[in-house]
Amino acid sequence: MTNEIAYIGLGSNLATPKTQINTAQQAINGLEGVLELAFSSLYRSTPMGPQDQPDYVNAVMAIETDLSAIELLRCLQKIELDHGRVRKDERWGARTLDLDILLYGQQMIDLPDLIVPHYGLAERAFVLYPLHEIAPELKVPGLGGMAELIASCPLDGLVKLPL
Ligand code: A4P
Ligand code: MG
Repeated sequence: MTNEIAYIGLGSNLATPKTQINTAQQAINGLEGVLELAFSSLYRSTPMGPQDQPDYVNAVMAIETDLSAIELLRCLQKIELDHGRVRKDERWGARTLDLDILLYGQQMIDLPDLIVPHYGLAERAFVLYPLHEIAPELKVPGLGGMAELIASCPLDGLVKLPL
């Protein structure tokens, strides 16, 4: 099987978000068939969706993997559950940990459980800016290069957190 480079978006706004992101990074690193290539700075972002929830901490991780996209999704969902993620009916509500597959190589995937590139990628500053930090030359299938995507996406209150 050939390896792919994939990008994972990490987000948390409950239960000490920075810790959630750090331990999620370790858990992803610990997956068989996954090698970390890069990890962005942590960013604080105001909530997209219901406003009566805490700010988020967001980051993006680049990996090389021989897992299929669906296998990777299942592994990430297990890590979300291990981090106490409770799926609620409210859309875009608060969560201890959210792991999204942003990109999987240059593949465009349209399965019932998995859409790649992630549908919100182009509109979300908390995804685009950390992605640009670790992959400025990246091309997003169907959407274009990082520089043009960044140029049409306002920062929207996004702040890079100190190390
Ligand atoms: N799914 C389909 N494609 C993907 C993909 N590329 N990666 C499916 C991951 N999952 C994918 O996800 C719902 C279903 O999406 C899954 O069953 C999977 O099969 P979920 O994690 O159960 O639900 P969700 O995350 O609440 O819904 P949704 O619509 O995916 O929300 P988002 O887009 O993840 O947004 N504000 C800030 N500032 N920062 C954030 O990180 N995150 C969200 C959640 C809301 N507001 C935020 C942030
Ligand atoms: Mg999600």
